[in-house]
Amino acid sequence: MATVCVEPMEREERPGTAAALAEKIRNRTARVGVIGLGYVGLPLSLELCGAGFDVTGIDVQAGKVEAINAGRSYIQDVDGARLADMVAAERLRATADFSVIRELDTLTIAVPTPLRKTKDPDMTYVVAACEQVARYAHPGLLVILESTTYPGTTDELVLPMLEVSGLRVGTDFFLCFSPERVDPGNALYQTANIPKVVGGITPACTELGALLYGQALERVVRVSSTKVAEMVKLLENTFRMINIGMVNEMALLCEGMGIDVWEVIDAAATKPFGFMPFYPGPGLGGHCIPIDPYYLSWKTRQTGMEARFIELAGAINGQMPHFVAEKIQNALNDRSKPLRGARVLVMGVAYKRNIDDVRESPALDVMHVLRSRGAEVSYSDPYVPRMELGGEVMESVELLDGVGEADCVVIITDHSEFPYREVVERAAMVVDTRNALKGVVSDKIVRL
Ligand code: SAJ
Repeated sequence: MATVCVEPMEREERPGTAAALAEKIRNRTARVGVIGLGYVGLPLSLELCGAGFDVTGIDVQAGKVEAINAGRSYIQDVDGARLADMVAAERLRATADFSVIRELDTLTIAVPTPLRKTKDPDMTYVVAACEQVARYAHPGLLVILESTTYPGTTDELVLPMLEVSGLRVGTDFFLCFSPERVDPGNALYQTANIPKVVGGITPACTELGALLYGQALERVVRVSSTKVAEMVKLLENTFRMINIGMVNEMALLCEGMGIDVWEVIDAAATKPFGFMPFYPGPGLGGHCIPIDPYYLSWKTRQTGMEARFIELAGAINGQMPHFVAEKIQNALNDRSKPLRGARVLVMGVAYKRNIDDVRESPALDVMHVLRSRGAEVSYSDPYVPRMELGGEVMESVELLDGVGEADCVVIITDHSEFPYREVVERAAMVVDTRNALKGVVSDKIVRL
């Protein structure tokens, strides 16, 4: 476990001082709380519990509270047996009652920060959580916000809400920002071994946040402020969004010049330094990459600046589903089949391979465009048995049956378990948007 040195702090006279809290964290008597028991909060709760703390999870969804207290995991990366053991040992519990905050010494907030339709930040969940924290805040409480958000949120939104209680940050209570870096389904990097950035409103806040996470996580990275910590996460994910946009534009350019973009990328990736491969695709999905950069561009607009790269990459990434629909229409056309009335099977609807999450998935956009042009659209995805599209519930069809009945199969999500060679054998035509059929030679294949 990381050794985290907390400078000896001058002894304040007030009860619930930083030193007292530091001691509770060191000897694991600190009572730890986590608000928001999703793919961030629940794994973090288990790691803190595993480090020896008693953990109370708080969530407004009764179903989650019930499942946890019954020892049932609903998060792909959270081991059910480990969860059940901690609940049985009464070291981990869940509740929807925020008043437990009165009894807690530390509190991590890991609630959603989605975008509104206007691409403006939706802070509803953060504000609701902070209203509850302010209601029950007490001297000696350490609060850490983890939800991805615009720089300044902790200072400008959260801090004033908590100071309404009359408590003063840095002496009575302590406030940090620590970006979540959970990558659902990543077998190599999970909560315990992903370096954790922590930045506080004051140095005492930073040290306490670093001390807490240092008890449970392999590496803590202190930064000088909450704004730096907030910006770290936005840089990480804006970097990805822009590079994906760049490589999608490269795909469009290569298409226009009759060059195989996949071969270009694979060859460029042999460069051992100064290059990191990104790959074109049907669009940008997920609850992080398409969302987080707009928190930054929203904030920059408030300060009279324009984040031009973000807007440009967003436009290009947003165009990809239409580009894919065009490709399908042209491929059918080349076989004298109009798109209108054509049966198109979408292989994979999750936003990326080998997971079950369809949030912001480009598959939904592609299917919507195809339907709007009169195609009969179905899908097959072993991770997504059913989903809603335009208000209608769709069921995943059996893959090879669907392939045999379709005029065109389009690979949108390249799940590892798909039997690609069989698909090519049975299909009338395949549009491959992920290079899943790399190395397969057939005149049935149309590549992005
Ligand atoms: N995508 C491409 N081309 C690429 C990479 C991704 O089109 O070269 C698409 C994916 O298909 C998906 C979207 O972009 O639709 C986002 O993919 P992602 O690989 O970025 O996966 P996410 O959204 O799960 O991003 C998470 C992020 N983790 C956190 O925010 C904590 C991101 O920072 C990670 O780098 C990423 O996982 C990861 O590396 O897996």
